[in-house]
Formats: sequence, C-alpha cells, structure tokens
Amino acid sequence: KTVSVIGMGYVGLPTCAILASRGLDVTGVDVNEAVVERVNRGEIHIVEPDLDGLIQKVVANGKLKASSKPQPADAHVIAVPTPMTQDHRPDITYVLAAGRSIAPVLKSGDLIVLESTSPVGTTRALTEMLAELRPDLKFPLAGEEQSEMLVVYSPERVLPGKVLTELCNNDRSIGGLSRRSAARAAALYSTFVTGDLYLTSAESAELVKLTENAFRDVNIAFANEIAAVCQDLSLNVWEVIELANKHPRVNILQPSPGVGGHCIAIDPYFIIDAAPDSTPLIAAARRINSARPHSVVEDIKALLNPAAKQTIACLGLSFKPNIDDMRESPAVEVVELLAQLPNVKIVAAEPNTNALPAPLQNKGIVFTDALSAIDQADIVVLLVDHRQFNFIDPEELKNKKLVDTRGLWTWRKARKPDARIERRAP
Ligand code: SAJ
Repeated sequence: KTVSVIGMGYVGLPTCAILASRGLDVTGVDVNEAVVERVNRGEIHIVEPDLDGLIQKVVANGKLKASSKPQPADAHVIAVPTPMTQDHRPDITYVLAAGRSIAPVLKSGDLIVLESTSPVGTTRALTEMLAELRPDLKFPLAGEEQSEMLVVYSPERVLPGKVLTELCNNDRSIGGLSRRSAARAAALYSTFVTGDLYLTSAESAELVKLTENAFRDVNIAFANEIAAVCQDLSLNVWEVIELANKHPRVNILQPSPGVGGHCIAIDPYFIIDAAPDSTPLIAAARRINSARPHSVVEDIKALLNPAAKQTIACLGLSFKPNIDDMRESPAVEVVELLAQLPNVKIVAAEPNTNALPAPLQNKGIVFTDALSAIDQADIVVLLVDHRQFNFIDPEELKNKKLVDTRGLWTWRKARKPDARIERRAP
C-alpha cells in the first residue's frame, strides 16, 4: 500500500513518519523545496519531541521519501494550512491547490483524505473541483456507494509537543462522502491509531473539529470573565476556579493574557462565518479572549509611576508554556502594546528561543534572561508559566511590583498549606 501526504507541516510530517513506521510506502509532498531536501536527508524543520529520530529511521530504511511533486498512491492525505483572512474568514486556497496538484495522479479506487481544519463544506467543494478536473473518474458526490473514488474528512486533533503519542492514542472522527469511503479510511487509520474510530459524514466531522476548539475558547473566555469579576471584587481567581473545579461536574480552564496559537484563536471564526446569527456565545468568547492582552496592559499601566522612567520585565513570549512557538501569542501582543507606552524600558525573557521574535524587533526592547530582566525591573510581568520560571527565588521578586497573568506567584506558590483538610482514606 502506498500513501502520499500533501503538506509536511506539524501534522503532515509526523503522519508521514508514523505511517512509514507501520510499513507503508509513504511519499511526503511539500511545495517548499527546502523542506523536501531536509526530509530526504532524514532531518526535520519543526520542533516536536522524538520526531527527529523517527524521521531519520524511516528515511534511512526507504519507507519515507519526500518530493515536491505529488506521486501516484493508493491514498492521498491532505494536511495543508487553512489560514484566516484579515476579516476573519476561512481561506481554503491551500486545500484547493493541494487538490489541483493531486488531480493528475489520481486513479480509480484511490482514497482522498482531508485532514486540515476546514470550514463545513470544504471536503465537498474539494471533491466537486476534482470531479471537474477528472471527469473520467466517479466521485461519491451524492454518497454513491458504488463510486470508484473514496473521499473523507478526518481531522487531526493532536497537541503540539505531544503529537506522536496523540496521533496514535486519540480517538478519531472519520467523515465520509460515502460510507464505503469512511470504512476504507478507517482501515488506513487502523494501521497506527489505537484510539476508537467514529464514522460519520464529512460535514459533521468538519464541524466536530471546529466545535472542539470553539469549546476550549468559550471555556477559557469563561475563566477570563471570572478573572475580571474577581478583580472587581478583590478576590483570587485562581483560588475561586480551583475550588469550583472540586465540584464533580465543573471543569473550568485557566484565565490567561489571551488565547494564542494557530488553532483555538482561529477555528471559532470558521463557525461564526458559517452561522453568524446563531453564534453570539462563540463570538463573545472571541471578543473576551482577544481583549485580554489589552486588560493586562491596563493592569501594568495602573502600576506605573508617571513621574519616572520605569523598567518592565516581561517573562515568556511564546503562546503557551514550554514551547518555542510565538504564532498569535498574546504575550507578544502585550509586549508590543507596552512598547508603545512613553517613558518605559522593556526587557523581555524567553528561555525557549535565543532572539526576539520578528514583531518585537527594532522596538528598543532588550532581550535577556529572566533573572537579569527581573534584576533591572520596577515591574515584573509573568506572561507564560514556563517550567524555568518555577525556580525563580521569591527573594528575587521582593521590592518589585508584580503582574502575574498565570497564577504562579499569586496562587500556586502562595497557596496556604493548611487550607485543605484531607478526608479521604489513604
Ligand atoms: N489557554 C488558556 N487557558 C487554558 C488553556 C489554554 O488561556 O486553560 C491558552 C494557552 O495559553 C494558549 C491557547 O489557549 O495560548 C491554546 O493552547 P492549547 O494548549 O489549549 O491548544 P493548542 O492551540 O496548542 O492546540 C489545540 C488543541 N485543541 C484542544 O485542546 C481542543 C489540539 O488538540 C488541537 O489539535 C489543536 O488545537 C489544533 O490543531 O486544532
């Protein structure tokens, strides 16, 4: 069996590696020549634990080859980005371009799988385009079970940093344009997925993916709203949420300076775009989370002394802890906003990278390590709770004004040891 994976990004490349490690003959396809060359040398271009070793192995044993041109295969898995336009609308041009690129190599009986996060209707639109480009092949556009071509939507749901384990262990939705399509894709995923496989329609599977990330966004917005309430009432939001979560049916996420990354802050807009009149809650959550960096800046401004130049230390720049990914990072946004204030000097620390990310360059921001940033600062702002910041000695923070957006100093390190009375039998 041969599989071709179109797009060797943070989902496509690990998928290539896993499929090849299960003995399938895999071609990884990417429009970026540099990526193709690197993979063919057994190297990787993304940061993901254990991926480098696996790629090296499957390239060495000939099971994975990279190419800039799609090759004939029994299954074609599309894993390209679906970005968002300036006005918050989904942009599926990469998906359609991937479709156009595989059209000439398709043959009767092939399976086509779309994995990219996509607005509802994309799989069908892709298939309609393929049917036009290849009138000699029959696609299951009306769910025809006898169609020679098989088409499904099956979203990835892996967490960056845990991709290889989650790719195998997570349950998976497989939405077919026909039942036979879904069953065939299930056979492909069975080669490496140990989680359960749920067969459904392509449209349902598309909305399932968007719903998962919108759920998380709404839940985080709820936590952020409770944080604002606690600020009004001078209460500790971290304590309130932790204690509320002791209820067996309550599971509130954590407040934050905002929601970053290229999934949760984007996917909800794809639902809003499809049903604007039916999504007041999802839209409000987006507004609440997008406003968070601004409210952090207001908290910092309230601590500034207008009479003197002040130094602000900003700890952490990535979009979440213990990664180097700065895409859509609320921490970066906070620092960008701070850099516009008069009479402040900003020193920033990010232990997972060795230079300021592009949007922060040439703004007079000093990049340094956390301890020297704290040392120089009047105000210390914790933006990301990287594990390295756990070890900061409270002595270092004495005489500093603190803005703790992650509850590290104001709750986890400040929790009273006698506030819990253990009653369960050991
Ligand atoms: N965040 C909070 N509070 C929390 C949890 C997260 O503010 O309690 C923030 C983080 O700081 C970060 C953002 O949300 O800025 C997103 O982080 P994340 O770890 O929740 O998610 P991602 O974007 O790394 O990955 C998500 C995952 N989706 C879900 O958990 C529902 C992942 O499984 C998906 O595969 C991925 O999106 C994707 O590709 O769609």
